[in-house]
Amino acid sequence: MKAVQYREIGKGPEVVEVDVPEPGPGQIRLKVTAAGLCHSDWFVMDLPEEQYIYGLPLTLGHEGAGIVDKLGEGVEGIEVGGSYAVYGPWGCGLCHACSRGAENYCSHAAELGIAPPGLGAPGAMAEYLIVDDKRHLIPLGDLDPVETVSLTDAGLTPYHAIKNALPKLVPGSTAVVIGVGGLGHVGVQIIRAISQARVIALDLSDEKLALAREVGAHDIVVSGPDAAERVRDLTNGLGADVVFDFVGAQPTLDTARAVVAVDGHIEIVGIGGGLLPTGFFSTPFGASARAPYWGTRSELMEVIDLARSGAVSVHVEQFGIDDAVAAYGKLHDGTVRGRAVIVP
Ligand code: NAD
Ligand code: 9ON
Ligand code: ZN
Ligand code: ZN
Repeated sequence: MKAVQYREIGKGPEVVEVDVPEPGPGQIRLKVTAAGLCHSDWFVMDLPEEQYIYGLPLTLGHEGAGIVDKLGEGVEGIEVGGSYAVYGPWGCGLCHACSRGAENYCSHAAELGIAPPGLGAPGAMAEYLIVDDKRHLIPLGDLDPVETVSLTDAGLTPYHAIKNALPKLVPGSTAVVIGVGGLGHVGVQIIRAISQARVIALDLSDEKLALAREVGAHDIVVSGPDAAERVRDLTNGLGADVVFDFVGAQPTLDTARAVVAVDGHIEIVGIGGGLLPTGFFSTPFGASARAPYWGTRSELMEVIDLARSGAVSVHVEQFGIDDAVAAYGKLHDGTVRGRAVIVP
């Protein structure tokens, strides 16, 4: 079968031919219907050798959906032919965090050698994908997998961050969204769908800011040194009750710090390597910050239901597997509008 793999440090993704995998005991094989590209894939592929921990070759793709095609020994209660999305942050299944569905915060996964598909385990950017346990499958029913697959990360990750900050997103509040890419354009829609907050979106290009408006941002601001002052102007000097930074680089965290309101909150979702100096007289009184990771199983069900209701939709640029390298190039250059999705 064809697969998109990262095979050599610094060389980028390649489309290669590999064996079709067989499901082991308890596992499920999916025939992949869609796999999304995430900017974290470039974070992984840009790492120097001494920091690279994901194994080589690595079949990419931590956003996956597929049709159940073959059941491993002992798997019951799931039908061959059903359409599912894959919950990616696989945990041990037994600890406190896992027992409440927060496998994204399982503290045993690493020591047990459990890694998400595409971030250690073979990922979804292939014709077939092995899923380690049926609890990691969320039924899609008649939802289009290409339109839905990116909810497993570009939907779930913002949803998890927004739910945590929801008590501050009361009527009259302001949310600032920095970075209106794959995650950010879904994030704007989720804030609009589950809160009454006013949304101010920041990005670098006119195209991304136009997308922000299209998906529901009330105001748009060009990201850069003047952005904080503009946000202050738009909020009568008060600033943002919550900042969602979907970039996480030093300039955007500096903006987040400059716009967060007294008793406000910053969710650092992007993994751009920036740091947020926090302390008395450094951030406003009462302000808090958090760097969330992915989301919980029940939150994935909720965000898929939100899409089913029509309140949230992913803007998709679709590619065949042979065009995966070009798709990764577009993601690298910042020219994907919404999310790039591979259909093997
Ligand atoms: P993306 O490339 O689709 O979108 C990034 C957006 O940020 C683009 O629209 C780009 O124009 C914009 N941007 C870049 N620099 C900017 C700046 N200085 N100011 C304003 N906007 C700027 O990326 P994505 O797939 O949406 O991922 C976003 C970030 O979230 C990445 O760092 C990714 O690795 C990370 N991520 C984190 C988690 C988590 O669990 N915390 C999960 C998924 C992705
Ligand atoms: O899901 C993602 O995109 C992030 C959180 C992956 C980061 C990583 O390297 O595990
Ligand atoms: Zn991701
Ligand atoms: Zn666990």
